[in-house]
Amino acid sequence: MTEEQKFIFDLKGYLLIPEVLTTSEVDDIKSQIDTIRTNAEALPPHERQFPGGASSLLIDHPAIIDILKEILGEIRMESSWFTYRSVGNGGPPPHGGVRNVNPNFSYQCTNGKIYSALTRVVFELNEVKAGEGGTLFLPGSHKANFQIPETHRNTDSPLFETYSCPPGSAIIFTENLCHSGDTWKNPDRPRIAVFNCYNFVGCQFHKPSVPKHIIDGLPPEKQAYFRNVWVWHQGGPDNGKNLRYEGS
Ligand SMILES: O=C(O)CCC(=O)C(=O)O
Repeated sequence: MTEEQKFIFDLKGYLLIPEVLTTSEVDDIKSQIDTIRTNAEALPPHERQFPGGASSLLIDHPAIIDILKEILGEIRMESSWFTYRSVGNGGPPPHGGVRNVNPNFSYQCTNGKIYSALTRVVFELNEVKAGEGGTLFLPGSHKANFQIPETHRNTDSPLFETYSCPPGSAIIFTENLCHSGDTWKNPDRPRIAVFNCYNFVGCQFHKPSVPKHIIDGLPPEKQAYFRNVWVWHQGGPDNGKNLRYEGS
């Protein structure tokens, strides 16, 4: 993570990294989404849900993994899902924002070290132009000291900002940032985006939602992102380093 990326992420609560996926990676994941939506049985069972199959390359993609380790420490993955939004389809309303001490949402930066807590990575698989319906962010709200007034916890607020990006771009944001889905407005292409969620290895916010058969279908180094919630195991198989999925 560069010093500039740290500055932007800390300042705004999110970071856009354009074009981290190749065209063929984007095509492979879009093809998997298409098959899941139209004929899921054509895929082996462990590829019918994210992050199985082609989408598994996103779990530890080199463009994001070092950033996640920098802002979270050792990480676990909590969930992975995709959205396919045609014109008129909306997303969740504004949520998050304002400093708090819950370790799942406690955004902090001390002595140059960020702790982002629950962190989302969005991969946009189609081009997005600002105003078309990409995720909306209220920059700085992840460390706001005052409650967000109702007039600004509203997607019409001029304080919300969004992004333009080419296909294959990633947006990393701390879930304590106030953010929102938006209605997709481009009739010429859908919004196709993947939402991956990570946490510090010793924390969990969501009830686990990735089924065992999906995890079992991943290579061992990717399975490790779904290990149980604990930090250190004296004399454990990885010499206390926690790098193995134990099953559930
Ligand atoms: O649908 C979106 O663009 C935002 C999704 C969202 O709110 C979230 O990932 O927490």
